[in-house]
Amino acid sequence: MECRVCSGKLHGFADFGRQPLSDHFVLPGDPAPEFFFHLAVGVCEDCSMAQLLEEVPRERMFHESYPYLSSGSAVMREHFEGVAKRLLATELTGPDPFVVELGCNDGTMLKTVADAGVRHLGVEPSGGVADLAAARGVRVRKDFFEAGVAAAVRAADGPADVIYAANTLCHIPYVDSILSGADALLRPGGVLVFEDPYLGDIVTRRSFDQIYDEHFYFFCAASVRAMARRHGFELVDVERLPVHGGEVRYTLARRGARTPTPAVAALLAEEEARGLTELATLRDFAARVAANRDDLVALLTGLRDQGARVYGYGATAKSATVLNYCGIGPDLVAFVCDTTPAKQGRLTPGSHIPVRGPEAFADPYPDYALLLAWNHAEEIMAKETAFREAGGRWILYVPEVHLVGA
Ligand code: DWN
Ligand code: SAH
Ligand code: ZN
Repeated sequence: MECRVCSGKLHGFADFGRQPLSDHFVLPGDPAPEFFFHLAVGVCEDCSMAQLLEEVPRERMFHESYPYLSSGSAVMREHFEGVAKRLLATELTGPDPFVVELGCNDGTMLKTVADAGVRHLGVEPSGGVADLAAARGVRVRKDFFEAGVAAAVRAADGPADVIYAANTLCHIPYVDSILSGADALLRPGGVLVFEDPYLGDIVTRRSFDQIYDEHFYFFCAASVRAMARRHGFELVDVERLPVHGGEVRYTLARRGARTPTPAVAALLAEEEARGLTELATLRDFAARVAANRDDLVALLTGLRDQGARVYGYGATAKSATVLNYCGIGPDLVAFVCDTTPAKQGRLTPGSHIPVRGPEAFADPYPDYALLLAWNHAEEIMAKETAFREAGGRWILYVPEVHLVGA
């Protein structure tokens, strides 16, 4: 197997077997067979990029009915408002600034930019969510960002001061086309800023469910710096973020354009000291993940045998990995509650657990709730205090299987 970034040799370190498309929520009775692929991860011995071993064609994942909405979490809405304000205050201060967002989804971040009257463009291939962004007054182009699209945007709108992407760059295997596109689109002092789940947090928190079809790369400072350098960019800043279970925001500038901040050297040194991208570290992670699976299956099976009622909370894309890897179906988790309209009334991919609206959670409360949206634990537990007051307990499976409440 060859590295998708540098063609170096890949070494597999974790295997989750046959998995469905994580955001393909199945209509009950739909006769069309589901698409499955082999979910396994490896690391490159040359550039140290962790990545999937099999690539799912992008049109199967990102299309008209892609269901995920960035606006589904209050914490994330606030986060993106903060991102927009900061970009406006730091990078978009010149005359007639221009910002491009890759994977703008429903416009949660760009809405603040649009409201400030600043020139912007969202590039978003998933038509349904792009329409929601447009309805919020955000200018969107329905396309997969890549080199050709970058050139067309540059020709039509001129150079960009910032290209920003949240939870999107790690979804794009064809990173050479993204970076050459960024080179074509950015003005000389412009920056590419992106934030994605951090490999360091995935290993520490054992959050193996960050691994699914859409997440192709698992970035860290070392691998991002190597990737940037192949394309004439330098990693000039890193910032750890608490959202989505631990992310890093990377800033790339053309080589020589900006001096890297001390945070870059510090994170590189930390990764080196803990051997983050060494095969032994990653194989140890995989072994611990298998133990979590055994513990979770034992807990849920025991609860079923006792006659306890268990619901799932949050029909996340991540949960496809947990549910299918652990073989959890409707016999163990009766249904999953989720606020996303496009997921309700459907079945979870592969595992076929019904998805219902949030009102079903209290009608009546279950004895236990499997928190599949564990990255939003604080927000969800704060709004579901009555569940715990009624004696309910949360089941978490990261960093290990444990109960919260009662
Ligand atoms: O990277 C990605 C991230 C940004 O979003 C994409 N590949 C797909 C998606 O991943 P996810 O589905 O794992 O993301 P979330 O943000 O963990 O999904 C949370 C789910 O839980 C949503 O379906 C909304 C739902 N939810 C809810 O029902 N009640 C969320 C909150 C906060 C709530 O209170
Ligand atoms: N930025 C949002 C959405 C993340 S979900 C947030 O953080 O909440 C990932 C998004 O990337 C999806 O909306 C998907 O349609 C989009 N995407 C996938 N490939 C892309 C590409 N090549 N260019 C731009 N967007 C892409
Ligand atoms: Zn490589």
